[in-house]
Amino acid sequence: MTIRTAEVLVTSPGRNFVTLRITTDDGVVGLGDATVNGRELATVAYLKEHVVPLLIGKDEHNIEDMWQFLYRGAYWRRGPITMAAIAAVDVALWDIKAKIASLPLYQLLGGASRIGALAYGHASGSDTESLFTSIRNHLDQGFKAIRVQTGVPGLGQIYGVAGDQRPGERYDYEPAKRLPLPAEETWDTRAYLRHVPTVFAAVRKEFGPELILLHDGHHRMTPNQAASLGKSLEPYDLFWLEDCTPGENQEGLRRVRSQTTTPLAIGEVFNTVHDYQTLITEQLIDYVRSAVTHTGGISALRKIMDFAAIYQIKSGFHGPTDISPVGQAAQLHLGMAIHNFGIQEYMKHSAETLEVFQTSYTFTDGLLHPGNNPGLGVDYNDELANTFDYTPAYLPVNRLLDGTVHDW
Ligand code: CS2
Ligand code: MG
Repeated sequence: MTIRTAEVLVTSPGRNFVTLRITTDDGVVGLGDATVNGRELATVAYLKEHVVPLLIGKDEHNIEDMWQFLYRGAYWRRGPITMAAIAAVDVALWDIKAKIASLPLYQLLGGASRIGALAYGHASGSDTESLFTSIRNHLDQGFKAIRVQTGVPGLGQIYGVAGDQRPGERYDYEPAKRLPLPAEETWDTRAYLRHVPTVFAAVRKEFGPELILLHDGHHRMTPNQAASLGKSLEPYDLFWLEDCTPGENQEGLRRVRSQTTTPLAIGEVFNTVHDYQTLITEQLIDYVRSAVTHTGGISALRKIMDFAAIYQIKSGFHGPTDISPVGQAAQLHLGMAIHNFGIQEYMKHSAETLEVFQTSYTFTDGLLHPGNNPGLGVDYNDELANTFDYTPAYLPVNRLLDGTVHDW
């Protein structure tokens, strides 16, 4: 029982994905996601040059040992590229282990703790009317929880606002533009802070008090501005306000937490449990936002969630389309098993992506389920994948009205 090959696969069905495929000497195949949006070639190089040679001949069953070997053995630890590479190995080995056991992966993680994982979709619009159309589209698809993002009067394109949808149209927002250099967007926090409460007042008036609503601040506020927004949104009973302020300044959340009861979610750009230590032990957040792909895999995120459970903090795993169907399946299996599950982000992948990555997860009546195929339940179509060549794409850069670079 050893690892025979490890291939780093790059495909671009509408957006770039990096996938690690490990095959054992018995021919069992495991997949892992190593996609870092806008920096894909960095994880490709890290895997090809510094990880794959270390995998060949190793026992595929020793997942924890392999994780520690790749984490501590690199000496230079943590960071988005290293941890995405380790995540891909970890998830591929869990996929293999579950396939050998002929079980869906969640059965190896403790079995099902729920009938399905509550999912939230992304609704957006350049103005309130187009936002309402997007919300109705998501309600028609069965979503019970919806993230709300809109344009801000006076500003052009900003984070989170897809093109205005027509009734029934699929939500399609890929912020990483296929340009030789990052696109630049303009930002004005004061205009945003004036506008967002009016949007939620209108949404609540139109759709009522029960609909689960979320909002993503996307790292763009200071702790004081975040506290102000959290307070102004309290009447609209959000499920969470996400990334209200850059989470690296963990102490900054003390200011926000002391000023508002709006639930807080942070962590999609974090890579290890150390990024959360103060946030969790001081209960400064309510939801862990990490994705399996960015946090060192299932082995690492499961430990973070066990740590978070002590402080009654739940999961809200990151699930935009730049988390590949492999990464999404992995965190669905984890979400099915952990007790402190909260909600799962579900930005549906495009049809061409789902032709390359054939998945077994389902979305029914607002709940996701990973399916009961052995392993992750995802197959990779090489022939189709090879028809989509990698194309450089960068996430936008934000600048304030005076030209100063700002968080996007
Ligand atoms: C966003 C992400 O889904 C979210 O919560 O923060 O879509 C983020 O913008 C992308 O992952 C960046 O690639
Ligand atoms: Mg986010």
